[in-house]
Amino acid sequence: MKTSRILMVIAALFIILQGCSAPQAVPVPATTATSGRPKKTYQDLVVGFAQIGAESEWRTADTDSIKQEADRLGVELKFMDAQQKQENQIIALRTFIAEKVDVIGISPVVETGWEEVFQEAKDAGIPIILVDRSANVPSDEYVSLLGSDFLEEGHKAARVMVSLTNGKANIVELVGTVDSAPANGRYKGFREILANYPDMHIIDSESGDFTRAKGLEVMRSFLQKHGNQITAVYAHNDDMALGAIQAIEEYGLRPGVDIKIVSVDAARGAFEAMIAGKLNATIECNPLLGPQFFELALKVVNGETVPKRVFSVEGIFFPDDAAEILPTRKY
Ligand code: GYE
Repeated sequence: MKTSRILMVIAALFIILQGCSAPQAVPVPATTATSGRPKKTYQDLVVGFAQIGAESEWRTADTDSIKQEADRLGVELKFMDAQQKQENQIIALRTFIAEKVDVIGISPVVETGWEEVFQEAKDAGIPIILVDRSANVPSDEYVSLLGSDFLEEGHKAARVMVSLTNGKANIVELVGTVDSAPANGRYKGFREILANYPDMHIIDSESGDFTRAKGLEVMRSFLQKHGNQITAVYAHNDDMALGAIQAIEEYGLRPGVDIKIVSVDAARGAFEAMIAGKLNATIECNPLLGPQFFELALKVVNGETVPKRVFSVEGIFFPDDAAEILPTRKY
């Protein structure tokens, strides 16, 4: 079989095509653009979305937000789950290009290695919107980046860690997916603040790939290596923190008490862990990006200018009011 045929077959196997003809679609009046071309409405839009996978609670909430919003607006969404593999995302992008979608949305699993396929989309005249994670490509190869400020999340996590430990700690770090934008930003931001605190030491740092299973595994090995020396854990997401909590309990120490834990996302699992006194803080990273994404997509296809960078609004949560806040959380 020719390589291209094999690629198409593989693509067909894991791409879930979602034709959404929502009767409750929000009507957008068909007006005329300044160019004289009729403006597209949400119901005219065909959008391809190359999602990373389902590695975390955050990702599930993000996927739900995108699918639900497409449904609500009546957008035709071609959704693909890459199972955390860049090669699958590249196949998805090529499939979307062949299908001539209006806009492509992608959360790049890693930052590097996108130049070629992004150029192919550009040559085909299909705009790319980066959702959640950035890619290291020239800025004219995508129209907008919508998502969180990962560097700032790293800053916030470090400030909270300093105050929880009175500026003195032996920290182990559970890093997210290697070469991913959130792992890079959260790693760097944390260190930028810690540089001002001579008694805050990062004694070990390893990737747990943003999953609970890997977080558990890596934390077990940290405990084997460093034992009681560890006084704090910085996890780049809640799922890895939950894995770490399990490892700490197995080891016979009290998570949240003997070892302070700060993570990022603020998903429901983190609130439950805070209520149980096992997690000390979570930095919010908002996954509900569907509404902002489709708004950008419609503007882009209608030739309107959109900001190159769109941030999501986020906070920090602590155990004190976790029980009160949990029922109001949407993810
Ligand atoms: O923090 C993590 C997920 O890219 C912001 O990816 C996202 C991160 C999120 O797996 O839980």
